[in-house]
Amino acid sequence: MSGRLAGRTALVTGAAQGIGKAIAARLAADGASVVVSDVNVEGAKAAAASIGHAAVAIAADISDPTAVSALFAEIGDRFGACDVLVNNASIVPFIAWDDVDLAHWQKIIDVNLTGTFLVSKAATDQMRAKGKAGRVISIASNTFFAGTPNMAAYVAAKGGVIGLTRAMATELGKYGITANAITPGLIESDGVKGSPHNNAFDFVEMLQAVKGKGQPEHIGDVVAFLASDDARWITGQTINVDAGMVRH
Ligand code: NAD
Ligand code: 4PL
Repeated sequence: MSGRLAGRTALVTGAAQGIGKAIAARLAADGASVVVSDVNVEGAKAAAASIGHAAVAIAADISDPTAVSALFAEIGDRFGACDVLVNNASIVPFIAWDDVDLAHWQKIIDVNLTGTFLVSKAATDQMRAKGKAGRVISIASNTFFAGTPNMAAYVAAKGGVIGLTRAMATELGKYGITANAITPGLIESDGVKGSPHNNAFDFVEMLQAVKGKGQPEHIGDVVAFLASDDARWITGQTINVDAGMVRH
């Protein structure tokens, strides 16, 4: 396969639909072999089939340490290690502050932050063991800058993902591994289309410097850049991709 990611293996979590699926398709188009992972087994299989022969589905719940171990055992057997990890899987809630209770808080932190840690640790341990100069690209959110309403635990978890990204850049740079985050603005993903967030596009567009509706491909294109050799001197950074809705 030709393309700037030819010969590389990429793992995308939460890739059954939405932004993750678009990221997986874009990395495959650039020549990578792609592992499409998701807790939704049938969705992961369908997404991998739609991408074609460059993609394989391996199901895993990122918040389950046993499932994450099994995911990387299979990646080890089939690919040795991944060159690119894209932490995309998250729960995207819409919940009034008055309804945020401890159970909700713990669920969101468990999946969106602890799950991202579990996958990042396992992936980078494997990269180091196989001597791979890997890339970790984590999908955070511009809600961390905006303090967007109706998702308090989510906003906090995304701040944690940005903090983890900065720490991993420091800890892993000596092994040639970079870690960066992307903060999308509102994106018309499958999840958003089926949620009350779908009603926020007009308000968000009013705040954007460049007008239009954010699409999953807007994020896939930036992930492909961060995964490429062109981004080799970038680490510990957060790239905001929201048509200028917020400045940070
Ligand atoms: P989505 O809900 O359409 O898709 C998320 C996918 O993650 C689903 O396939 C789901 O099954 C999977 N997932 C959820 N929990 C999981 C778990 N425990 N283990 C494995 N997979 C799991 O969401 P999306 O809008 O495409 O969002 C993708 C990423 O982009 C998320 O990190 C989200 O926070 C971020 N983001 C989205 C927007 C937006 O407006 N859509 C904006 C900023 C950031
Ligand atoms: C601006 O990450 O970034 C709604 C839902 N609005 O999940 C997000 C904005 C949502 C966002 C997000």
